[in-house]
Order: sequence, then C-alpha cells, then structure tokens
Amino acid sequence: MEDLKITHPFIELEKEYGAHDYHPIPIVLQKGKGVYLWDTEGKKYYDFLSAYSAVNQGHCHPRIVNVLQKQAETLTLTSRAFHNNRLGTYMKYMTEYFKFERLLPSNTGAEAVEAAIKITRKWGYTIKNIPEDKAQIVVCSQNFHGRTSTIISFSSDSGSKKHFGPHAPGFIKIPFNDIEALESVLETHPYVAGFLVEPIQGEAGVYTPDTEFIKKARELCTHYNVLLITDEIQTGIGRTGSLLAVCGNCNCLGDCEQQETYVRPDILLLGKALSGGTYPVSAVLSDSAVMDVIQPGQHGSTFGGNPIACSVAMEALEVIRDEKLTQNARRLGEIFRSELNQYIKQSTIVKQVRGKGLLNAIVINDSESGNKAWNICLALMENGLLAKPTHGNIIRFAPPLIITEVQLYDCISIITSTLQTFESL
Ligand code: IF1
Repeated sequence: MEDLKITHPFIELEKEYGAHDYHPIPIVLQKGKGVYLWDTEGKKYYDFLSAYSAVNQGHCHPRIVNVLQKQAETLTLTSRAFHNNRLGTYMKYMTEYFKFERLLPSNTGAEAVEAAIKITRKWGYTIKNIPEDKAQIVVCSQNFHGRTSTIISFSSDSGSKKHFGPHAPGFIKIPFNDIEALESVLETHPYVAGFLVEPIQGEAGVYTPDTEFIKKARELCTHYNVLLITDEIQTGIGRTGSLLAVCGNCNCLGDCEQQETYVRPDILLLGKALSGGTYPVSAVLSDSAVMDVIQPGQHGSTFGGNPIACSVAMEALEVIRDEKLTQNARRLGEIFRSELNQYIKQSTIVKQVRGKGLLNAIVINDSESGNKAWNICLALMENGLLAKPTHGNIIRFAPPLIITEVQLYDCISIITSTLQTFESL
C-alpha cells in the first residue's frame, strides 16, 4: 500500500522501537473530543472509526472522564483477592441493564471471548455430559474474535494464524449466515457445546446476515442444547441502532425481550464502548445455570473487575441511555446509507454500502489486494475525515454515536466529494 511520503518523529519512534504489528494511516493524533480528533499540527478531523467502535460515546466524554478521574484518585485496583465497594454494584447494574443473572468481569475483548470458550467447554462437560476433551464450538468463517492463540486457531485469515501454530482443536467452521450449515453440523455433531458468532461481522467487512439468521440460530441452539454465544464487543452498546445487534429494531434499552425480534443469547460478550474508550473493560454475561460452572480458582485476572473499570463502565452505559445514543445511531445510520446509495447510483468505484445503525462500510470496485481503498482513506484524511480500510477494498465508517445530523451531512459531503475525485481515475 502506498504511503504519503511524509514521516513524523513519533512515527519514526514507533518504527525504531516498536513491534511492527500494525500498518496505521500515517497520522499522529494528540487530542480527541466528541466526534473530533486533532493531529500534532493542530489539524481537526472527524473520527469515522471510533477506535473500532470503542468510542461510541465520543472522545473524552466529560461524564466518563470525570468518573475515571475520581475513581483513579480513590482506589484503582484491589485484585480479586479482596472485595471492593464497586464490583458488586457493577455486577448488579450490568445484570439488570442487560437482563442476565451473572457477570464475569474482564479487560479486553479477547479475554472475554477466551473466558466464554472456557465456560462453554466446562458447561459441555459437566452439564451436557460431553466426553472430556471432546467439546466442540461452532464458529463462522471470516470471524474476528481477537488475536490470542486460541482465538486465531479458528480464524479464516491466514495472516492472523500462519506461523502461530500449533492451533487449538475443538472448533468447527461454517459459512456466516448459513443456517442450513449450522443445522447440519448440530444434527451430526453431538459434542457441540456452543455456537460463537458476531451478529454482524465487523472486520470481515460489516457483513449483516439475513434478518432471521440469529433468530434461527437461537432456535437451533435451544433444540440441540448448544450455548448461543454472541460476540457484541464491536456491535453492542448502541452501535447498530439497538442496544445489542441481536435486538430487533427496537427503541428499548435492555427491555427488548418484549419485542418479538429480540434474540437472547446464553452468553453475551461486551467490550470496547463498555468504557466509552477510556479504559479496557469487557464482560461476559450469562445466567447461573451456565456461569456457575466456574468455581473459585478456575478463572480470573489481575485487573478484571477493578474499581476504575466498574465505575467507568456504569457511567458509560448511563451516557448511552441518557443521551439516547442508540436511537441516534439508528436514525443517522439510515440517513448515511440512503445518501451513500444515492451516490452509488452514479459511481463506478463504489459498489455497495451496507451496515446497521452507525456501523457501515462501502465496498470499493477494486481487488482485495488493490490499494484504491487505502488511497481513498489517505485522501479522506487530507479532507479532514479519518477512516481505515478493512480487508483491502472495504472501508468501514463508524463515527461516534453522538454525531449530530449536521455533522453527519458534513461528513457525507467530505466522503462523496473525496470519492468523486477517484471516479475518473
Ligand atoms: C486489532 C479488527 C475490529 C472484535 C470482536 C473481539 C475483539 C474484537 C467482534 C477483541 C476487536 C479490534 C481489535 C483491533 C482492531 C479491531 C478490529 F480489525 F481487529 F477486527 F474492530 F474489527 N470481538 N476488534 O472486533 O477485542 O481484545 O481487541 O479488546 O486487533 O487490530 P480486543
């Protein structure tokens, strides 16, 4: 991928002293507020990535930062060797907010996914009576659930898994959105303990499944006594225009069981925006019948459920509710896709816009190995909007959910005018 010929002292430091595990857009940021980011030269940009949906509430949300500061001056970490006055309150808050009986606190998304794999396997052995070490978990091709050794074992992306073997066994891959394939596997594999799925595949390119896919997966998992595990680390917390992507098009904030379109998983995974992007916080939510397979000494982490994480997460979720960010994401997402579809009618380089709420992507008319999407993102950066391609020819657009209609139209204008400059090339 071509880079602008510029470099920057901070970029050079990363090159000189850091692991080269990323290929960032060549920009150095030093300030964030709301939907805006500023680089070290003071240039202002719209953030259309939101740190991969971790900044749903906007950069440095004052309420969340205030809680972060106050807790950081009071008590940052006790470890779980002792109790503290924030964890129990947080557990009650989260289980009521998302309507589950129990929460296991963790820090990163991958940790939550790994915990869910452990819980599912142990549930399989001790409750479903699967023979020891025979449990299998169904996953989808093109999944992204994190980068730990177990998780990359079931990745489809060779770049994520090659030379990192030997890979963990116990996973069966089906095509995303293929309910017949799921049924066939569950019919013929009695040792399946769980089905792990992103309700929308973010990294793969914002693939939204058929409306009924998750609902039918729920029915099949119930029928075959398999745990449905939904990874809402990227899609959750209002991003897709409902509190959880597996909700229907409801305005609710947690009581969507009343809606016939709500699909309740057996295990719900959250992360990223759970802290509004201010602190690593992730969570595994389930009911006692599943979560109680974990007994003292069988799971944990130094920072899991620390006072800062608990305090910040509760405030971050209050902000989602108080500022009606879920509803805003739904309304503005419809405008965004409608406007981009208008543009596509006369475009030769944009093939499609897809997504839900404010998790959207455009597909560029280029090969996956092409650099058109990358060059478009460089041009967008020059024009004051930050986005980054996922998988070659797909550009993900995911602004903070606090974006206003005026700001969104401004961004649509930047995006379409930038795309226009590539039409004749
Ligand atoms: C990177 C991708 C997005 C996730 C889902 C679990 C995790 C993620 C659905 C793990 C994390 C991040 C990781 C970050 C970039 C970003 C990403 F491009 F990698 F794939 F969003 F799509 N489940 N996604 O999206 O959470 O351990 O990172 O807290 O690794 O480059 P984490």
